[in-house]
Amino acid sequence: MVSMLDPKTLTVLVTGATAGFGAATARRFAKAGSRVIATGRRADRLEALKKELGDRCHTLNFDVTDRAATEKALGGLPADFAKINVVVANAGGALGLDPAHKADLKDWDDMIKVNINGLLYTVRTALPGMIERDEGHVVLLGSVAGDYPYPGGNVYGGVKAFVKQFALNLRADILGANVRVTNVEPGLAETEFSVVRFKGDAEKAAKVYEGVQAMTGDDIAEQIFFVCTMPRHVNINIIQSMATMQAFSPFAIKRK
Ligand code: NDP
Ligand code: 8X3
Repeated sequence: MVSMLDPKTLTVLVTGATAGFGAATARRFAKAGSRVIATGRRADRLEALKKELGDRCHTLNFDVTDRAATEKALGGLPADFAKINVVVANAGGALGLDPAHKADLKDWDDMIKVNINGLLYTVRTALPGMIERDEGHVVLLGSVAGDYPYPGGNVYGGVKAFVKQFALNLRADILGANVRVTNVEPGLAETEFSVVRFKGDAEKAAKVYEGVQAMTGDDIAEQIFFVCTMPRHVNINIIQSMATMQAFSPFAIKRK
């Protein structure tokens, strides 16, 4: 019988907590008694989350791609929330699904900014405190897209492959510190992900999940909660999941 960590001992920073996985993760930890720092750009949603979760939730309204804003927000936490021991670097997403020769370069730039730069600013800002206190956990939101290519995935697949390799390299760097690193790699999950990918086209986004039971934000939050509450001597390096009705393609062959 494994003795799981008491979630009440956790102070959890969740970036991108205004929707999808982030919102579900903030709720999962707060309801288990953890302190949660929930971030995002949509102030109204943060306010509603704070109202729902109460004193256990502190909200921060900033853009993760803004390095100075990230450092300022995380540097000015009230004492009750300052000793972060779980960072869920979740803010991110995909933009567009066009093949590489047609894709919008601005979408590529923006995906790199949020999924790579934003994630790095979050981790680099929060990591020294966890190393100093010799207690922490960095949870990165990768994706199956970082492992398996698909048409139109191009830069999104590339940034998530970066996230996975960064997670593994972080482990190499901080070996000896009591700080864990996990790359979470979900597949098909219904959130606002596709609405964002298709620039607000809700109809096109809904088609992605048509006729299939996709995973939900709660499904992924439960996985994050599980890896974070495993005993401290256990590091789950990677947790990968897919909807049961999603699998891999055969190699593509273009015949004459
Ligand atoms: P959602 O679009 O539902 O949520 C994304 C969250 O990220 C929102 O809270 C959004 O908040 C926040 N965010 C986006 N850009 C920024 C920014 N520049 N600064 C601060 N916050 C930002 O998507 P998901 O919950 O599905 O995705 C969460 C993560 O999981 C992403 O990294 C995504 O790539 C990954 N993922 C998603 C999968 C899926 O199928 N849904 C599968 C695998 C991985 P706001 O707009 O208020 O700033
Ligand atoms: C999101 C999952 O398969 O749409 O990361 O790329 S997928």
